[in-house]
Amino acid sequence: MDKQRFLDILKSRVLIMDGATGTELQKKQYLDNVVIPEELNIKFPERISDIYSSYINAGSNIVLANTFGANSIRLQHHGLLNKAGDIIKSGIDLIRKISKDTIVAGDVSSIGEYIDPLGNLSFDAAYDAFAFQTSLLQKYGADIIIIETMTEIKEMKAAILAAKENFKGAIIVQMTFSKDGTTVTGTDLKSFIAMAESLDVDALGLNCSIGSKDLAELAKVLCDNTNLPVSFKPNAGMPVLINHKTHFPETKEEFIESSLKAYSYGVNMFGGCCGTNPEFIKILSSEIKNKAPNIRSKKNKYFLSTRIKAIDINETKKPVVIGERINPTNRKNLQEELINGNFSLVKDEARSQVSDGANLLDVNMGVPRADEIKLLTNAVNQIQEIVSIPLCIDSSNPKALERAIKDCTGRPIINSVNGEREKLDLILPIAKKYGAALISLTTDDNGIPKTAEERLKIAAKILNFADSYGFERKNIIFDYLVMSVSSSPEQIQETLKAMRESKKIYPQCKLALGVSNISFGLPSRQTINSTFLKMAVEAGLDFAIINPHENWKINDVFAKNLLENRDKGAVKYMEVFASFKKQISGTAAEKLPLDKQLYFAVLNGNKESVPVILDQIINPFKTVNDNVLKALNLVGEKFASKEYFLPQIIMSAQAAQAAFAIVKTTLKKDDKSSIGKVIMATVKGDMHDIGKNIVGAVLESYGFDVIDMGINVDSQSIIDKAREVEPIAIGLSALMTTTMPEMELIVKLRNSVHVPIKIIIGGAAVTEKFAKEIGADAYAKDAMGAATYIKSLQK
Ligand code: THG
Repeated sequence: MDKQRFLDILKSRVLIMDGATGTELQKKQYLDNVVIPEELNIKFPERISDIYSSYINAGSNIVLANTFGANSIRLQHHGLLNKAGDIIKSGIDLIRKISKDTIVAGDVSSIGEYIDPLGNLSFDAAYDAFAFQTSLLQKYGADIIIIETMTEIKEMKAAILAAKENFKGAIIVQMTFSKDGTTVTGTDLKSFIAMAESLDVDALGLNCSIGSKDLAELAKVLCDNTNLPVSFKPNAGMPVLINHKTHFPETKEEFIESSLKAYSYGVNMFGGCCGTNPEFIKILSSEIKNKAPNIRSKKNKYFLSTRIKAIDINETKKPVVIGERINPTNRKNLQEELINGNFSLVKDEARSQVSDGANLLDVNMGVPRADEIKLLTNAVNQIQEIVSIPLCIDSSNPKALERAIKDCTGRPIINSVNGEREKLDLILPIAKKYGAALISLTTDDNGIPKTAEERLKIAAKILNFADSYGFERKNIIFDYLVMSVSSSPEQIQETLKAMRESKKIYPQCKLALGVSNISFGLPSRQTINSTFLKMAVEAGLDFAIINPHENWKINDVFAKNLLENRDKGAVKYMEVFASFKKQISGTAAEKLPLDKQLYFAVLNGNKESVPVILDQIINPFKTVNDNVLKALNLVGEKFASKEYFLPQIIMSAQAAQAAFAIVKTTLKKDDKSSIGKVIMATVKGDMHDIGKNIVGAVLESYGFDVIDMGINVDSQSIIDKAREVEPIAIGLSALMTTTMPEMELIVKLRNSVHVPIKIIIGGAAVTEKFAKEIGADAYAKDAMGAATYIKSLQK
């Protein structure tokens, strides 16, 4: 039966399902001489037909085929795997033989073993067992599938995914709850809804376990929290033992009373489970069959969830806090632990962020050269075991994402995709298949756009892709991106502008930001972070990726001025928050010898005085090399000891570059021709260029012809350029641990095309050891190191 037709019927009237099969078979002693009930379909078809007929005669519109445990693992276990096709085919055909009008539901239930970590079964093995069963249900023509009596969310997820991939008709999923509204493995009703809805089932419901009266109240919770059709299939009460026999205490009268209540709540499908019989179904038919469903009010829920808890983002105070601390970037000890397979710091961070109020946890496992697929899935599993808030899986590697998201016991966020076509094509289908919300960065192959307009253009492109993949727009969370205020203060207003505009034109899409990026390289980071967060929330921010341990109550006027770009060079802010004093300045400096003046000009970031000083030196080459590099070294040390921050680094770098540029022109004046070409580039994904620019300037001052390819340069272009200009070396820079792997790619590419050009690498997180491991020819700690190495290459 066409899925849409089934859903259309449900819109116009309620449907009656069948009653118990198992307890009826027992009562009639039909289970004699079979190993499992499903064997009846081929060994004693008349017995199962008898049960089917009794329900069809009682008025059932939907009858469940006797295929409850016909998954491959269970059939194999009972030596019936080779009969699977016959069992499923007969289970369906026998219903059709009795009535052409009855809707035949393929019945799918638990395997009988738990998936890890609760049991030993792997998720993929469970998926395969269900895929086997649901593809046979498709092949032999079931109208719909009912996944029922599920008690474990991961198993339910495997069953739904398998059914979705192998079956074309409607899919209904039912879980079994205790009176308190949780399954035996701790899943509550909302977590069930969150998972089932996100995996795009057509209806959801409840069956078995408790009696109809209590189950009706749970059905009310379902009806209050979902817009999907709901099914209701209670037991005839909680079973009791009387004379060593199971007895179901509920009467038909009690049962119909609860069912009518469930009807009033808006339930769409009614039936019975253990202990019910055709009499129960008959009375259901006479009371509610063919009635129009009781229309429920439309809900606007936005669930994210774990095994035991769901949060409705639409009802959560803004900003929703995503704890950022499970992230090895710039954290050596964490990186080392992870490389050794030790997750104790990760678990500490998980616990402490939850106690400091995180609503979700970001999980980033970007350790250079480590196996991200393994790390991410391990981290997800370990974190889920100790905390119960939803996850935000932070990776751009589709393979790692898919592996980790399979293991999620709830509905997570994927962090992230961006506007690059290849990323969208790989990650959107994963987010759709596994029902995740998806953070979408408004960058593309050209990096982070400068203006709000350009970022919104990328957002529009992302939504076009989402539409074409049938990925609901409301599940897109845009990140319009912030970078450090010390390097790009003018961009903050662009980010906020893009956010406000986005809320206007795409009100259904939510907004996220990696807020802490904004204070990178500055003192008292939490002052800036917290002040900025308020501005971002005013611009409509929904999700804030932040450090929950920081103080988020600060709203500081100096930070605000800095953020609104009224404090150029962060001068005022630094005065207040950093114990930064100019080493020596004013008239005192003018009395020093010229080489010392130059030294302090760089140290103090005084680029205006550089040409004035150098003008007085006849052959500045040696003076510049000695003093500028020495000053830069000290700047680096001061940064490491947190005496200097990013604004000073930038100013000192500019002063140094000015000096080298002047040396270079004096070289030209002396008409020395180029002594060789060097290609310089910051690798793909990385936008940082302070270090690269200094190295380039130094090399130029030595007379090298530097071809600067800029930032975020993709590996192929670098190699193409190298083949074209044949330099003596390629200098690669990467600040972030996440972009260092690009360097290895470039070395490999160089090796594969056999261009005998040396590659030298450097950058904050790069080490000698890393250079050796990836096969780079050299590592340079600083500009001097790079220049010395490249000079040594000259013959
Ligand atoms: N957008 C989205 N996701 C993101 C980001 C974003 N994920 C990663 C990042 N940016 C947000 N998370 C962090 C995590 C840590 C830091 C900043 C942002 C940070 N760490 C310190 C550092 O690098 O110096 C190290 C901390 C330590 O030493 O303990 O600043 O923008 N969607």
